[in-house]
Amino acid sequence: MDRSELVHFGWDAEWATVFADVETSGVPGRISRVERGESDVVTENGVVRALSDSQRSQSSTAPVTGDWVVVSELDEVWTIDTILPRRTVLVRRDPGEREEQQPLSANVDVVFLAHGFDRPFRAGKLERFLVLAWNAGATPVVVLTKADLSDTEQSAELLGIVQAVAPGVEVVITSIESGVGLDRVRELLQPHRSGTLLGESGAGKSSLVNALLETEAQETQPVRSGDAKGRHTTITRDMLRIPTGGVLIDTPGVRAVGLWDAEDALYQVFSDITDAAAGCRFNDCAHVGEPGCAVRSLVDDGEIDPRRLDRYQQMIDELAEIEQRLVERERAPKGRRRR
Ligand SMILES: Nc1nc2c(ncn2[C@@H]2O[C@H](COP(=O)(O)OP(=O)(O)O)[C@@H](O)[C@H]2O)c(=O)[nH]1
Ligand SMILES: [Mg+2]
Repeated sequence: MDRSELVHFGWDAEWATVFADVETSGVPGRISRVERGESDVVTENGVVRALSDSQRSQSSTAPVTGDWVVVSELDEVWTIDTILPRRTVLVRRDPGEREEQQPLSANVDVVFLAHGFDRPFRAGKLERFLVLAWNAGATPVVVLTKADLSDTEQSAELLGIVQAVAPGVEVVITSIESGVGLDRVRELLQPHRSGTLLGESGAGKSSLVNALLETEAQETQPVRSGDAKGRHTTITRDMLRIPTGGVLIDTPGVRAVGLWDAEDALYQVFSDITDAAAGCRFNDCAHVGEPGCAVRSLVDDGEIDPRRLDRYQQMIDELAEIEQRLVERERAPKGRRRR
């Protein structure tokens, strides 16, 4: 069967194999938007609006933007029958529920972490975004937007700071005014790869998508408009087809970036600290003043920023706290469980 349109959205031989194993009379498709339990699903014959099965059965997984699914039609009503196993999934801790995870998007290859030159840079925020991206199984790329608002010196300075926080991670400097960096973003989405944008509201995510699309598909809004109006212009996670290949998921600005089950990704982001820890006298050294602590001595030598060590330890504590709560919830008498 010809699935050339789906190929643009990331359909490949591996998805075809997975789909072939599903016993169904339905067709494959990819979720481009989720809204109040209904989803837009891109199929070979266009976009259909489908109901999610998870509304009927609370136990099944709710679909997210980027999911590959099987949809079928009965009396002109489309339903999502199956969500194909996710290759990658970007999750954070649910900002409302203390002990739940919230998937943000599925099956993305690259996560673009957007930060604008027009606002103060916060290392802790970038570190959290990096953990989310690596934990998803995707490759993070930092995008420094609005380059036209900074001069060469400022650009170089921020670039240096970012590279210290995110060693080994590619940084792309972009501007929708001058067009710089847009081709590199396009390249990273080829051949038919999937990306998602992550960043604070006003970072320029939707503008970047529009620049790549060369249309005004995504609504954007000046950052300095009255707060009362609410600046979170993008309210759904939309997957958009990039003309030169691949897709990009635009997302609402994220305020809270709680970590969820992300130890390995955390160690990866702070590899400077975890590598140094191998030299500590005690295997379980917490780097809080134990004798023979190799991490502390690097801090004393000025090799590791003490604030970075603080942030690392905070995130370790955060993950340990969730772990502890989950254990307690398991132990609680059944009737008293909160969920
Ligand atoms: N000067 C300049 N402004 C930009 C650039 N990209 C975005 N903006 C502006 O930044 C504001 C927020 O952009 P938007 O795309 O809505 O941010 P989002 O919340 O991350 O989607 C808008 O006023 C945009 O016009 C850029 O490259 N240069
Ligand atoms: Mg937006």
